Amino acid sequence: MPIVWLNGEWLDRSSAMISVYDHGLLYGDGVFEGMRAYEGRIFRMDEHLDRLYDSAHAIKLDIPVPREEFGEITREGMRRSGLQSAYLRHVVTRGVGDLGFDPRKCEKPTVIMIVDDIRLWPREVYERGLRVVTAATPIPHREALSPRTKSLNYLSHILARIEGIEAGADEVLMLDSAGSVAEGSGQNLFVVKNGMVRTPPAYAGILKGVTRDAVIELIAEAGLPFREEMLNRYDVYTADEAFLTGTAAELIALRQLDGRIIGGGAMGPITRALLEKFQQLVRAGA
Ligand code: PXG
Repeated sequence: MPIVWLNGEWLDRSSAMISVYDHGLLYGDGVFEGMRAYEGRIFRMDEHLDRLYDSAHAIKLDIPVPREEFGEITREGMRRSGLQSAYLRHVVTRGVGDLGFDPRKCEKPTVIMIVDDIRLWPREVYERGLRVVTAATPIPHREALSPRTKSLNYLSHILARIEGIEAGADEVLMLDSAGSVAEGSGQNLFVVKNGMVRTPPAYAGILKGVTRDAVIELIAEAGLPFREEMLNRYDVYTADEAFLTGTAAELIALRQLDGRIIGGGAMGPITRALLEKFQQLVRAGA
């Protein structure tokens, strides 16, 4: 059963509630993390916790729970939920304040950890591949709100998603403010051309996905040529294969972008091989 840890208390999903004066709600002032567990084991919890504490540090928010303890709480949540396969959500907000956004009015951050489940697309979509359109809404400029901070401000990504929904697409490709390819609304992008795998560099201002890092390791293990470099939509249109990675999405092929069929229009051999390796990796709990 889904279960929630809220400021030190274990609650069920319907009784876990926060104040309407919480600045996470009023201003999106906070950070979050999304992890996944397979066969009872949490995949790369340390990497996710590192990113959570880094995101909090970047917005000058001190998480009042020591890192080790938050890891223990996470594991205990898994035990209490009884779930084998789960999606975990950690949220830390600036806390309860008044109606102004001065963060000094918030005495104590709100700390939340949810153990539940997630499914982004039905199984058939994983088989046929995603129909994607480019969103007109770019990701935030890297010197405005760094896309590497996993903050509670997801409006650009949600607006992009709405564009995709309006266009009848499964997902959107987001560009950065200079027009380079950045990421999906909640996934990182990889392309394959003539056996070479490429993905946009993290320093360029995208979220450095934990799944992305794991897939880069699998690419190295498979001995495939790989480069992190800036990409344009042209590189995606003309790729032999393209796929997205994310904790919630896992690894999913792109079938088309803006009406251009990618490669053979079905999951390509390198994507399939990496997907199989990824499934082995998460089940091994590595
Ligand atoms: N880019 C962005 C902007 C993300 O939000 C990823 C990449 C993938 O990162 P990981 O570490 O998960 O490999 C994310 C993760 C959703 C959803 O509903 C997606 C995320 C978070 C919450 C919900 O698709 N994103």
